[in-house]
Amino acid sequence: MPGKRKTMGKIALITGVTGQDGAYLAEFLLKKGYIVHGIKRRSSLFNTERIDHMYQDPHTEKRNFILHYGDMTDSMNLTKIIHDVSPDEIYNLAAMSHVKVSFDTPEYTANADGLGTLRILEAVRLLDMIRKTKIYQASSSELYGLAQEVPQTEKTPFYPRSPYGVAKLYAYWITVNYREAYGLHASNGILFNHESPIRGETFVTRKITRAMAKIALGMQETLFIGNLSSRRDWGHAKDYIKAMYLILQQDKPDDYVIATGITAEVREFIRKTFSSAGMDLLFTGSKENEKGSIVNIDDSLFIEKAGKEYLANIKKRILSNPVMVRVDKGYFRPTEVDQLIGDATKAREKLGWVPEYDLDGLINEMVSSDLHLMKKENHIKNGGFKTLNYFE
Ligand code: NAP
Ligand code: G4F
Repeated sequence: MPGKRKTMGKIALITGVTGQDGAYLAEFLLKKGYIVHGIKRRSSLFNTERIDHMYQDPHTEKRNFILHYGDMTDSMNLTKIIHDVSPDEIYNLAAMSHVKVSFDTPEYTANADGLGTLRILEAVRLLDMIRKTKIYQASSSELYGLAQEVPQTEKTPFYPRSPYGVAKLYAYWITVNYREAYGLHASNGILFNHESPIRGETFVTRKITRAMAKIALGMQETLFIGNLSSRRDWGHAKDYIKAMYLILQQDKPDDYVIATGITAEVREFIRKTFSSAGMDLLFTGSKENEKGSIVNIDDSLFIEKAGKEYLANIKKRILSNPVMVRVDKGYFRPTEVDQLIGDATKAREKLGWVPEYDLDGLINEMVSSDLHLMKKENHIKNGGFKTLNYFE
């Protein structure tokens, strides 16, 4: 891995810098001595919470973290930013990234996620930056969809199952095409699901860790969930953004699967989340009637994680109604990706990439963070102040 001296002063442009991966990657590249430019969307509310700790006032001299307004659906805007920034590396992370929402906004998803990638590639070509600028494309394990092989490798045929997956399929192949047609250093990272304490609140893992924290503190009754049986290969975003960086440090562009090689059901993720705070869940029933109930509490673990003051309340709640998890068909998708498990052998051998987190480590970190967050909300509420309501 190149040291700080080799990367000092390099210029990176990150689309989607306000997202989970964009925020972690920006922090990582700044530590390596990069000058980081990020593209953020105009929004009627602040949308920079994940990157605010890195913010530098525009009046500061010699900034190394600079934001630009932009949108993946606006070619001229993207071309101008790439021209002005003249990046050594572009990390194209911006996307409408929610699979379920892509069924509601298929055309927009195709535009932002599919054509958006073309706009970046074409800008680099038209600006005559092919020899200067390397491009990372955020490809996805959603490409495998109805998986044709277990585990999935770089050679497994794609079979996407959502407008999101199909848009990302276009983005994958247009990246390969620009590499082959014009010699661009353009690579796909085919990343399997990766999560963190700053994961978007409506993805299943964060929805679960937030709900568990609220239930433990008496702020929520029930976690309503969709397909409990789908399986995902979940890793930690902090590990995965390192793979993005490594992919662009290679002499030759190429495509890589990035995954942990371990798969678990949504049901198992829920069980592990509750048990990491001392609550044992038992699932009974089937299909839409399946339920998750607390059958035991490890008092000392609960006190350590949630706090002594919340123990009596959860025990009382269990006596009146131990059911904490119920299925809501509204969260089912028209076509589902039933199971994903990746084989990252190529990334391990060629990039030297190995994840540091396992699933338990990931869940522990997310649980601690969401318990902390919800306790803060509780204190604000108990102090007589209004807290924000987010409906998930
Ligand atoms: P994320 O948290 O949803 O972030 C997406 C980013 O894209 C946000 O900054 C968002 O801006 C921005 N964005 C959305 N539409 C845009 C548009 N039209 N123009 C400009 N910016 C736009 O996603 P993530 O988890 O960090 O994932 C990063 C990338 O990797 C995405 O392309 C995703 O599809 C892909 N991916 C993710 C995973 C995963 O498990 N996390 C796995 C494989 C691939 P706002 O903040 O304003 O919404
Ligand atoms: O957390 P999810 O919404 O992630 P999904 O669909 O796997 O997509 C994520 O990972 C992809 C990589 O494979 C990325 F490309 C994509 O951008 C995104 O980051 O859902 C995971 C699974 C699905 O099978 C879903 O049906 O959980 C199931 N699920 C069950 N109940 C639920 C819920 N998903 C959500 N979001 N909400 C539920 O209540």
